Amino acid sequence: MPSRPITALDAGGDRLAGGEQKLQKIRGQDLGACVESLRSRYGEQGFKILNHAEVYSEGLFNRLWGNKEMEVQYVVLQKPLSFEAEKQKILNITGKTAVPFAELDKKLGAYGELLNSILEKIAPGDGSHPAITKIEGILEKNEFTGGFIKKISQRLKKELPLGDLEDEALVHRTVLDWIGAEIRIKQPPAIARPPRVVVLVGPTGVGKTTTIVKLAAKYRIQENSGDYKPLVRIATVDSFRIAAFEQLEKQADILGFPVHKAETPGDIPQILAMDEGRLDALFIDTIGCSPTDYEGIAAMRSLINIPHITPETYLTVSASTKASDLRMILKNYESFDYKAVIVTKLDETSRPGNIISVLSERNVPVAFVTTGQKPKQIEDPSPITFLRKLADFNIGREYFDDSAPPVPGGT
Ligand SMILES: Nc1nc2c(ncn2[C@@H]2O[C@H](COP(=O)(O)OP(=O)(O)O)[C@@H](O)[C@H]2O)c(=O)[nH]1
Ligand SMILES: [Mg+2]
Repeated sequence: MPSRPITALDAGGDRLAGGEQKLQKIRGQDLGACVESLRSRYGEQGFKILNHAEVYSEGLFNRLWGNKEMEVQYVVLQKPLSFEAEKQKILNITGKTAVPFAELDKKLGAYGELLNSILEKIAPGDGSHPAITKIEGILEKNEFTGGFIKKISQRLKKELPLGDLEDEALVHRTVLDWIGAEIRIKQPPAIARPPRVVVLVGPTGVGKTTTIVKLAAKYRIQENSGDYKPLVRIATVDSFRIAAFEQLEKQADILGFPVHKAETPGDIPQILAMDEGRLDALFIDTIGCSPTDYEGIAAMRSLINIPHITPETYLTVSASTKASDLRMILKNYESFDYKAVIVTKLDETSRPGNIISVLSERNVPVAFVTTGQKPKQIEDPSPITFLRKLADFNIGREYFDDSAPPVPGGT
């Protein structure tokens, strides 16, 4: 039997849309030759043979001589278009002609440069816009904690459009607003029925004794109305240190406040009862105790424990304490159930980021701020009190004007 080339009897229908399968035929010398041909056209899995049979080869002579060949009936299976076919299809639809790769490369090269310069601005090396990197530097200089800085820079990335990041004054104002909103301020509670009882706790040397006298003086000035002179007393549990008691007496004497020692648990209730209900306020100074001195802490708690009265207890911390120490102090004094802190010695720091960061992290509000050794150097703070101390913010001084609207979130 003379060999003849494989013929596709039904050419043109090998790729059917929509999964429709059209029966096709192919002829060859034998079944093996037909399968081989189908494999080369459609791949191993691209066709399915439905039937095969020996048939007479076409042509009169072939019939006369009885020449036969194999005829295979098959369908082409649905398969994804090749990349080239897909591309061609799209080009057919859009009516465009294909761009040669070399040319495409050239075009991309020009755009590529532009794209890179944009990306470099958005994400140079460490992934930040230069304005964000600059702000991070300023926050670091002001000794904000890593966590706080990260929070601010992530907000900048997320919330500020690229165009706004180019405007330095806007970036600085936005960041100051956000820092201000992190600073919580606590107003002293309204006292329904006197006396007002205030207790200061905190480490040694932060300024508790100085501050208790300041608070008493402030209270008297505030409450002085007309002929009425509020009755204010000061008590201290720090009386066994002679020098400490003398220090307090000396300061309180100048202002005319009587000072009392509280040495046993019944002493404070006794001081409160001295004026037969006429006492307006009692300010209690305490001694700094070591966080591991559990006995000392327990003894002090029993000294300041007053039946039926929950005192206003403030934890006193110095503004220049480093972040890790601040966290420890905030934790160690938790058993005194303080509701806010008094930040002392704000005048001694030009980098208040640490205290702002940790108080924000622990969600602790500030009730008062002290700014020097003199009795008047105590303030009802606002977020601005802290923001004003920050270095390197390139912003008009009017931002820090106290008469400006309060910073959102700082209540
Ligand atoms: N610069 C400055 N010094 C302060 C301030 N408050 C207290 N001091 C000083 O800090 C030192 C310790 O204060 P003191 O009241 O004895 O601290 P205490 O051990 O907590 O009672 C004293 O020299 C105070 O004059 C303040 O706001 N600013
Ligand atoms: Mg003291």
